Amino acid sequence: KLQAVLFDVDGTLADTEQDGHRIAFNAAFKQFNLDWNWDIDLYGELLQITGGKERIRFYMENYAPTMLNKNDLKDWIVSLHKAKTKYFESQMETGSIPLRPGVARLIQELRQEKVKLAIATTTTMENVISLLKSTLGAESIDWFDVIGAGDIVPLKKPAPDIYHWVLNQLNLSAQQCIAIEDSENGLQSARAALLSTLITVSGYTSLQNFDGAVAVLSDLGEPSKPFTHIQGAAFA
Ligand code: XBP
Ligand code: MG
Repeated sequence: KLQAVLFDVDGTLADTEQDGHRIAFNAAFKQFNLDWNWDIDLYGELLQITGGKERIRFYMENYAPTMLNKNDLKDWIVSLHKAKTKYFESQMETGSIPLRPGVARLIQELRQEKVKLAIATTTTMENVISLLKSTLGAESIDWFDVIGAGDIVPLKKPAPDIYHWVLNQLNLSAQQCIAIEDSENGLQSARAALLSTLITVSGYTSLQNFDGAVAVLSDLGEPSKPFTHIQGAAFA
């Protein structure tokens, strides 16, 4: 029997990248008096690098190399990224980003069936908490047996480390679980941890390579009305 479902967050639970993280990065750049602007297309390219701090560094290497000479570069990136996380959290508090179709339903159904819920994401823990709070309510955080997030493992997706960490915390094998992801990086990470992986494509990921996924869906959808209802309507 299926024991646990491991959810990715960004792009899978909610479409957070374009109108969430991207906006928060740009707001932090402004606060730090940087003339950087991550537009929608550029952000799509930068998403190949998972992790906000890693993404900032990658951007600097490719678009602002002179800035790499800062002597406290690592700490500076950490504080810039902290500012970004604050913006993201306050954005989530406004409730502007909903869960994707079918996510809330699936979570409730899994809870009823006593299937464990877990999260495996490269995003910072505060982001996960604020998204869950704003969409499913504060109590929903306890519905998840394990939340693996951010820097808890040194290597982010596509490395399998975060999935290994979550499986270890759950005390389950990959064969007892499935993962739900939206991106090629996420799929590679889950597959490298030997997890069967279901893909729900998101705005930035629809053209990526999903070879090895058990299925590739547009979203988790909503169930059609039970047949008797349809019949009732048709023959009333
Ligand atoms: C999500 C990420 C994250 C977010 C930003 O990937 O790569 O870096 O874009 O969050 P996945 P942070 O959906 O595969 O987990 O700035 O907190 O890193
Ligand atoms: Mg994702």
